Amino acid sequence: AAGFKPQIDYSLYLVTGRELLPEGMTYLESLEQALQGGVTVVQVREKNSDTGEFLKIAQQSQELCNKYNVPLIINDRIDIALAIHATGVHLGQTDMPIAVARSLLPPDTVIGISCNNPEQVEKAVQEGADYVGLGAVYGTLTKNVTGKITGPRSVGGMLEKLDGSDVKAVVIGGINSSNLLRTLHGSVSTTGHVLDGVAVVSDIVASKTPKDAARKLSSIVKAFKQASSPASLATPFSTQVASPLIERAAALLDVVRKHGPLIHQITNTVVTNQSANATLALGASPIMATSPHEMEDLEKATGALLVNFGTITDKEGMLQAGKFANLNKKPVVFDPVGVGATAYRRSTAKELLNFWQASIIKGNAAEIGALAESVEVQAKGVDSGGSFKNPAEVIRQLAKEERCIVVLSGVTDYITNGSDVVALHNGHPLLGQITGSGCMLGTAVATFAAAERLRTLEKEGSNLNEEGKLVSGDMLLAAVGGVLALTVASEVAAEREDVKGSGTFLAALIDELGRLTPEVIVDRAKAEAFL
Ligand code: 3NM
Ligand code: MG
Repeated sequence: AAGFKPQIDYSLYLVTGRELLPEGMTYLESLEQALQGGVTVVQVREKNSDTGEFLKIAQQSQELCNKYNVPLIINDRIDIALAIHATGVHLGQTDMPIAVARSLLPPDTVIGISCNNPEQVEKAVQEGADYVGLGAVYGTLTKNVTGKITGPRSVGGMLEKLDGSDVKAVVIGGINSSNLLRTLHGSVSTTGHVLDGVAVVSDIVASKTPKDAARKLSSIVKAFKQASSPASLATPFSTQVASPLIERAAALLDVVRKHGPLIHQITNTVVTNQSANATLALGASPIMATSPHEMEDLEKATGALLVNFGTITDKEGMLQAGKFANLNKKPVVFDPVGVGATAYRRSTAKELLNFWQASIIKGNAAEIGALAESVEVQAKGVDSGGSFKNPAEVIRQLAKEERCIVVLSGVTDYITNGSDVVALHNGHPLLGQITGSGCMLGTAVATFAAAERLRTLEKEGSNLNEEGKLVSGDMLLAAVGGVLALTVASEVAAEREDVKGSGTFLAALIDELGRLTPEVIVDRAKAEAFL
């Protein structure tokens, strides 16, 4: 029963909220500035107005929107939408059912509905919604969303329900210019379904400069869409041939030594000193700060962030560090030590991953199994153990779900970006005889991630469209380099005649990390890459 539906650009969807206007700013002035700043669709939401007042506001809003050629949607009230011939209506789950609204409205009316879970999205598609508003993605003071916060990691599961349909999607709830790019990056289904836009109330409406606020948001959405268009997603190299990959990964060691990037590490108390020494040996500078109050400054200066939650005493610091690392487009390496061991670790891992976007997740089979909620591997504390029948498939799936590189450490290390998988067979049994070798692996990966970002920015300069990307550089390459650096150094160290056991091995390992060269890495690398 479709009329000719207007095509709406959902990129930046403003939902009004008159009660949030700053002092001295009128509703219409704010709306006009928002339209000038690049809002692409407006929903008039009046929760506390009588019909007459709502109608007046709707008419005035429509006049302004018409001036900027922006479609107008009415929240909830079919009668108001009819009265002003609005482009669309937006319904909540407890408002009028879509079918009834359809029967009352002209056939070309756009109908949107708020959804909080995949079942509601599925139903919205069946009932003929034109778009869905997914959320609340984060907490917000604009509306009571208690018990309904999804986090960006739940958005993918909802988007997947739109595969094969023309139904569009925006996210809503607590979105602002600081978390927008990270939100867009994280809100993608494992099938590759991306958002059509974002809906915002307070970041624009409560602003004293709504035009600038809208402009900022609009440019981020545009840049993201450009960076995630099929044309710009072509991989910069093929991992089908392992050797160029290994050479490029190994060469990052020279970049580490040339730039000596700062590597900010929040790690566990067992390994802090040892990880700092490994970082220094590789040629980078460790900083082991944990206070949430210094993260805003630190993540501007750092080359990469490592969050290792082996002893979770600094959760607030971890949250803030990752947030500011995302904001400054620095790689974030997450090492969820022993994540399967306790309910607190499992819930903290979820909280962290919903708050910021990891670039690389690194864990052993037990940790990766716990994160992937795999029944195949039961976590048994912090010790690694167990293995997957098909490790490549497990980590591919996790990488797609978490939208990042996944490193599965073990006798063979597996690394994936969600499609390509690299298997590395280097290392030595003595690594299992010292504490914190896994943590040092995380350190090495973070160090190489910093180098890969620097290499990319240096080489590509402003030619590349980096604006829409959360992190510059190929983080798969970085992970391969970091894993090889530690595992190859462990082989060289273990072969030394002065190494008598785990104590001398640890000292020798730090030495050999310092003496390591790209050539030694390439010579010793035992790598397979497959699709
Ligand atoms: N709907 P802000 S959250 C209107 O979850 C609305 O359905 C939500 O406001 C939902 O951008 C929300 O200021 C408020 O956080 C969003
Ligand atoms: Mg409603």
